[in-house]
Amino acid sequence: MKMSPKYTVLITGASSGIGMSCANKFAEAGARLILVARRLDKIKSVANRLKELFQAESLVIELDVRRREEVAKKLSTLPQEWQAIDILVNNAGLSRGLDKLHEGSIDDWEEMIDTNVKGLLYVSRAILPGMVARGKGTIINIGSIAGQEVYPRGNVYCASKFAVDALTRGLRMELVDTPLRVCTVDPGLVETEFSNVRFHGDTQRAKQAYLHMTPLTPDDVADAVLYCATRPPHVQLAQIVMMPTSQASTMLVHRTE
Ligand code: NDP
Ligand code: 8X3
Repeated sequence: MKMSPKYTVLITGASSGIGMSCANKFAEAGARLILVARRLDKIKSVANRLKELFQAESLVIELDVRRREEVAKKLSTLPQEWQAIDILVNNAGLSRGLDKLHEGSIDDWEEMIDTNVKGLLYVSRAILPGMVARGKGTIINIGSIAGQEVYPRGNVYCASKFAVDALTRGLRMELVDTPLRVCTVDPGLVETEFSNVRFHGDTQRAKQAYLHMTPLTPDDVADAVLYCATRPPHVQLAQIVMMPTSQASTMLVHRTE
């Protein structure tokens, strides 16, 4: 799938997992990239690799999406030639803990809400006015099946992804009289750093999430994101829900042992 003319794509959380795969897919398709994450070394190495592989141009931005003023400042002072963003992939997000609500860590809750909900809002608020003014743009939010269906101990993570779903739907309504498109890609289990982050670096526990089953890969999700972005302008893919073949819901996963 080639993108012509050359599109500018901003991806949050481009330093690993789904965001990094999206960067690969868009670079391969001929786009130029704005790579956003906190780990500058990682996004720099993504940018270098994409330059070598696809001659892709990238702008790297070290940014914590939870920092409201920093988001506004860094995204409003992009170099002139990077200001016309065509595609925004709101991917930065995380889960922390898997606890009953009455035993949960309030710090974990704050981190999830600040990143998954408020961070997505801050970035969107900075980028959308330009898209509306130019009459061109596609916003692709990475939600989750956890934003469609709650599961026990998922409480605050699920709530944050339900919020992403509500914001996506509301935004689509508000932009219906513009050429902008608003999409969400909602995956089930994808093997990334996600579970390691959820369990605060307990890799043994993280591995259990993908044991005896074949999870989605970040590339599987990035394929869906690229597909949303490359439809003809009159086609708005509102929502793609995707999960491994051996997963039927947040709570039903078939494992072979
Ligand atoms: P990863 O942990 O591999 O990637 C998360 C990305 O988000 C990293 O690049 C990280 O970069 C970035 N990020 C986290 N916090 C911040 C922050 N405060 N500011 C800027 N960037 C941040 O996980 P995934 O690739 O799996 O997660 C990507 C998205 O997919 C998330 O929204 C997640 O909820 C969603 N998702 C994941 C599923 C899964 O099973 N893996 C399933 C469904 C949805 P850095 O640390 O460098 O800042
Ligand atoms: C991540 C998928 O099921 O671990 O959004 O919550 S799940």
